[in-house]
Amino acid sequence: MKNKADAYQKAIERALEKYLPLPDQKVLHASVIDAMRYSLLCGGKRIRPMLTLAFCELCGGDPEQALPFACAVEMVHTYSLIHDDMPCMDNDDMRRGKPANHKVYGEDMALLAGDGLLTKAFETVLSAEIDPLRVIQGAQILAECAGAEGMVGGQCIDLRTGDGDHSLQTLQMMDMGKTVALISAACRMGCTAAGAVQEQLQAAEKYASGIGMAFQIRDDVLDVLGDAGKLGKNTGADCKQEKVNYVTLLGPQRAQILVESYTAEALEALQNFSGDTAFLKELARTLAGRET
Ligand code: GRG
Repeated sequence: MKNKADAYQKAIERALEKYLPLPDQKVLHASVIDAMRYSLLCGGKRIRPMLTLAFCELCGGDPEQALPFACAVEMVHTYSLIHDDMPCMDNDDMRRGKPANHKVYGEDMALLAGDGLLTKAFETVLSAEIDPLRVIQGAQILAECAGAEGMVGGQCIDLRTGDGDHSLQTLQMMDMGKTVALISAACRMGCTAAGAVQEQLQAAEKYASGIGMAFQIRDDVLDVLGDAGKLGKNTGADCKQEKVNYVTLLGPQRAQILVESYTAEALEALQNFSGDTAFLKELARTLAGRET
């Protein structure tokens, strides 16, 4: 898994640099490109683009050809993080271990950097040198998953949960939008780049829901406890933050059981593929037990 992840990550970093090169500092709009590059190229686990490459390979395609799709998903993800950190949203000062985009470039430029990345994502999808029908399908998947029926919708539910709806069902709807939608786009766009059949796309969707929900709930577990080492000792009553999430509703142990059960669903979905699923299996297991 480590070798494969390293190879995918190297290819992704190289391609991101290619799609968003250093601007000529003399041009008047250089600062927005600097701001876009600051967030896009400053680290991150690159889980989503790796999923795109892995599903492309699993469906018999050449991952190199899926790089525009993979980078586009990472651009959308990065735009969402920039906007999410802004004072009108989550108001976070740090991201990926560095000051948030708006802390460095100001709110106006951070807003534009997000807009620029969202638009660049579709330009990048359209640059893919594969069957044009697959390009259209890839763009459609990304648009649906990133928009109001997907990630933007999930963020809207998040903003609205402050109004008092604290049910598990609402939380699940929020996470299906905020977290699962883009992971689903990543997996299905990989399949699409390879010209996968409908059954493979459905299985990829099931895998994405499983790891996406597990990823989010694990995030909540790590967020609330601060220290995964306390998992065995704490109850929901020990939770540090007030915002409703899986741990505040279920307690850490039951939340972690849910992580395992979603991960099992993801692993089951992989049985629909005849190719080598070792990387995707390992990724699902790693995400379920991650400590950061
Ligand atoms: C502003 C339209 C808009 C959407 C924001 C991404 C998002 C939606 C909110 C960020 C907060 C959050 C908890 C999102 C859920 C998805 C998630 C856990 C994102 C972090 O993904 P990682 O861990 O990040 O893959 P890196 O930095 O590794 O890429």
